[in-house]
Amino acid sequence: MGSASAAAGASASWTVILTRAAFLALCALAVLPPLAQAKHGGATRHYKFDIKMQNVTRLCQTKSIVTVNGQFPGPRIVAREGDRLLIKVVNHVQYNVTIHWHGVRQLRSGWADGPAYVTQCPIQTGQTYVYNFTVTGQRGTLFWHAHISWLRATVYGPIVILPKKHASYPFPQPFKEVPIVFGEWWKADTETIINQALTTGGAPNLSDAYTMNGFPGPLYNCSAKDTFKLKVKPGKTYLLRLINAALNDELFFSVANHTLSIVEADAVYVKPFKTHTVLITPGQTTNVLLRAKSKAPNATFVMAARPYATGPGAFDNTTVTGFLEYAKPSSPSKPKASKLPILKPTLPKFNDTAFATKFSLKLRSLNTAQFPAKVPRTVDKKFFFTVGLGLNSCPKNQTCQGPNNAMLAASINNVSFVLPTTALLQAHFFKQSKGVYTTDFPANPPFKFNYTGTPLSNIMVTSGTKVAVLPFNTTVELVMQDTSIIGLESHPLHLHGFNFFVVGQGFGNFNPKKDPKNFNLVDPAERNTVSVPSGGWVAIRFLADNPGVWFMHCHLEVHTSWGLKMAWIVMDGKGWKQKLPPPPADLPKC
Ligand SMILES: [Cu+2]
Repeated sequence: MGSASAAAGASASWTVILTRAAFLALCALAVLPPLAQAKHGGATRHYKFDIKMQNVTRLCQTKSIVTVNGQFPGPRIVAREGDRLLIKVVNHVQYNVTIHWHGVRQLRSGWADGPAYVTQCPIQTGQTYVYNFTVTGQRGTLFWHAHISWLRATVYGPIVILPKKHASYPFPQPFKEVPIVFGEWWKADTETIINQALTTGGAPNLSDAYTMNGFPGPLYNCSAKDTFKLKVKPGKTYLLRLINAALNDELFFSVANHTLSIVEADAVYVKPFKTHTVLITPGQTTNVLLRAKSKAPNATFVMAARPYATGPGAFDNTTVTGFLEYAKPSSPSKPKASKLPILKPTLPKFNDTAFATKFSLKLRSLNTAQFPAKVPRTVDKKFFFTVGLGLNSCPKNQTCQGPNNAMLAASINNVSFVLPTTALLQAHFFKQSKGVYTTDFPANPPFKFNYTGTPLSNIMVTSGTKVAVLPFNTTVELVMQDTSIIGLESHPLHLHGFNFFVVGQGFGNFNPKKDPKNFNLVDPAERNTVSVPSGGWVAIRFLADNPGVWFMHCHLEVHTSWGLKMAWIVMDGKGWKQKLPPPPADLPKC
């Protein structure tokens, strides 16, 4: 294999923060783990995730963070399409933990999906759970992250899905492959931050930095040594596996004086196109080809990311940077990289919605005979969801820090989702929904209004644990509409258990008579996370062919915390291959 080892990014700075043992573990993980041949043709790959605390220093401050195996970012999962993964997670920390395999379709393996209180009860301190699933019909980059409270702030890592053996990419074979994972760093403890925010009703404190493979880079105080460096050879092509694991910010990414060619999004091949800047929301992954210049230039090139921000609230407006450096093996007296001129990229303005729109419209499925876009042509069930912010009333005898002494909230169709205390999937499977959830999630908003116009006078949300039920193999069309309540904002909505096709998008209020005429049913982008445009709407279609309970939520973690989430129940079909198997014996208990 080798090509996915991605050692190109390993620079001296890695060793600065990693213990020698951790560094060796990291190297070991860069190759495919030992495997056993399985009946289904793919291999079975074993990983062990020890959830443990680790002291990590960033921005001149050391803090104890939750990690997998002491690594930050966490270890890389590497598999081929068709492989089965067995990942044993052992919880050694004081927090309840779950891990989500973001974007993995989890066909009939919903018990391994991971969102806490949706598909499983959390793994408690001292407990173990083996996530068991097969990667089917996907190839590219995804990622894994904790899926409980805000633990994913530090608990995340790449999932690299290589093509089947002897299968090639539908683009030139890269010389090397390098994951670039964006994260968000707080000096303070993130669990304290979100718990305080949810108690006071105010917005949580902003992050102090963004990170690239764990490093904030030299634009932050006390951070120059913590810089990610990508060393490249002239004339070679590199596959950058971009992952936005930040909590609350969509990001623009650009490399000075280099063009990027987008070849894949959310583990689906796309029609390649060139761009100077990539827009990537939390929850999205994108593979891009970077072709190094044929002759090593006498310069260091900055790779930079900073937010695309549209909302009414404050945001972390800082910039993470790393360096793209050319190797010059032939000249021993080469000048030190730090002496070379440093070239910086130009990134779009923070609120450049025009760029965001243009970029998302360029994303098209590859749609070849080998990789067809199986867009549902007919629709069995239509849903129209408003997504946005709102308010909850302040508890009596308390003062709250949201607007009008209320608590900030968020909702879908004005339902602010409340997680149950037992897992939805268990309640569904064992037919014990009573007291856990109701099946009356509204298919439409409770009343019509000018969604993107002058806000309503009453902006209070309702709360509940409501789900929408879909018979097996239902074709669904879902229009998601941003609202102006508290403020227009782009919301990256993520659906578990499925890929969907982004058949349309627009600004203002969705027009059910006119807008569907312009839907792209030929080669729309197929993904698991899409932005509802700020002040606009997006239409998606998917086939509900995966029985289980599937979470759907904004991937801006603060909005999820406020209730911008819901769940779909997809019923079993008639055939035995259309039914969800019973839970594994080690499924955690609440
Ligand atoms: Cu949101």
